[in-house]
Amino acid sequence: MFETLTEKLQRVFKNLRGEGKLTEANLQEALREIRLALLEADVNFKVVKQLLEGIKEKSLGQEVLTAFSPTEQVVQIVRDELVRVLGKVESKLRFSNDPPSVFLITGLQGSGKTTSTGKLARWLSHNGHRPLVVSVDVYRPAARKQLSVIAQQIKLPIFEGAAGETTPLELALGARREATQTGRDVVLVDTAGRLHIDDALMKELEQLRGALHPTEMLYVADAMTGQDAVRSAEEFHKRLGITGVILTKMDGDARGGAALSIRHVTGQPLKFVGIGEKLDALEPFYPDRIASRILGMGDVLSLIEKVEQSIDQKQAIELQQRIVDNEFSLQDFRDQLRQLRKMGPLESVLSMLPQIGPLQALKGAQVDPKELARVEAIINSMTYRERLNHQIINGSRRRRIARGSGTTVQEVNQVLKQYAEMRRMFKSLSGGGMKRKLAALMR
Ligand SMILES: Nc1nc2c(ncn2[C@@H]2O[C@H](COP(=O)(O)OP(=O)(O)OP(=O)(O)O)[C@@H](O)[C@H]2O)c(=O)[nH]1
Ligand SMILES: [Mg+2]
Repeated sequence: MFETLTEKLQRVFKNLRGEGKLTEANLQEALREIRLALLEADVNFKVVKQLLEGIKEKSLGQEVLTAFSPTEQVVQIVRDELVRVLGKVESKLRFSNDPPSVFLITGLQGSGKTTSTGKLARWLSHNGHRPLVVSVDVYRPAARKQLSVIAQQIKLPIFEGAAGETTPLELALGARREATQTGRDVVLVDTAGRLHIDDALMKELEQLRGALHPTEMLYVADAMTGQDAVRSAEEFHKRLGITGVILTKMDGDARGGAALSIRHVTGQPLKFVGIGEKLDALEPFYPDRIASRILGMGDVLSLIEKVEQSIDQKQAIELQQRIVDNEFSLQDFRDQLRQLRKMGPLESVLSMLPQIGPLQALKGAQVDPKELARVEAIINSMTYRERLNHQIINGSRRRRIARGSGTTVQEVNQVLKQYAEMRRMFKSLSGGGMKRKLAALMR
């Protein structure tokens, strides 16, 4: 997501860096290019205007801090302004003091409501809740079946409706009753989609809202529809009042226009983003992390969380200790590469890595899965001793390793170099609070 925008902004910053000193003239030129990049990314013009004004005002009024280069300062300002239009702090879901809380999941046809209902239920259950899902899409027989298949996949209960419960309202009320009886604390109501926002849909949703008092009215919008998603969310909010947006299909949206506009245009927060078809492909929306990602500074915190989730805790602590003690070995390096492959779509992991800064060193080692496999083959051809102590790997050992892994000595050298860089980087980061230090890097 955001690839094209990131690429364009990177180019702007690169040009600025080439200039050395920040002058009014080159700043104007940079602002013009940032504006173009945003418009080309399909960002709403009001949002572009707001962003540009903020950036200009701050850049011109900025006293030159000697610790940072002018370009770094501009990047920082752009980041702050992005965070501002994205909504500053992450928005938490609202729950009722008198459970079960009801969340209504609404949106146009095909936007991803049913999938998001499943994803959100899964996310909630991983975060200490006991959700129950129900589909009130009574117009399409397959719709309710779809949700029940999803519920089965995520091993969560679904309310299928008792005899005589046939209208959306009856089904939703039935689900709430069932949740109360079975100690479920959130009811996720997947509603029917429409091609357009029409009166019949509004009536039905108003009725559901009136009877259920949902703490969340979540509007599901398809990021790939760009400004159409923004417009429909705006209209929906005007007519019905929403409490937040789930933006789906961000994985297929290289521009990011909807993500950057929806908060500012509707005044309602973006709460989650869908980043794939699988049921774990949902992330809470963190404005600051997304801003960093857009600017190519990477989203290291999300990456770390992802790593933490997918690796064994004990192993992780041991690894961290070895890093702190500067004992990160080739063996660990290989284990890390394996973890990386396990973590799922490599692109989504890579997109979180900064394109500037010290973590750049990681990138060369992970270009594509084939490259990863090659690196692994090289390390596999080393003896255990060599893996624990890379310093003993001399010329003849390198030749043997190359032969053993079907690669060349140059390629072996390359891997050793990458490993050395990673080790150096870890060394500079370690000595307490890896996560804090990485976070500081992102500032
Ligand atoms: N790539 C990708 N696909 C998604 C995402 N979210 C949903 N989809 C896909 O979008 C399609 C429609 O999703 P549904 O959840 O059925 O949409 P819906 O809003 O419930 O559709 P209706 O009930 O017909 O209005 C499905 O093929 C989903 O797999 C996402 O974040 N990324
Ligand atoms: Mg549906």
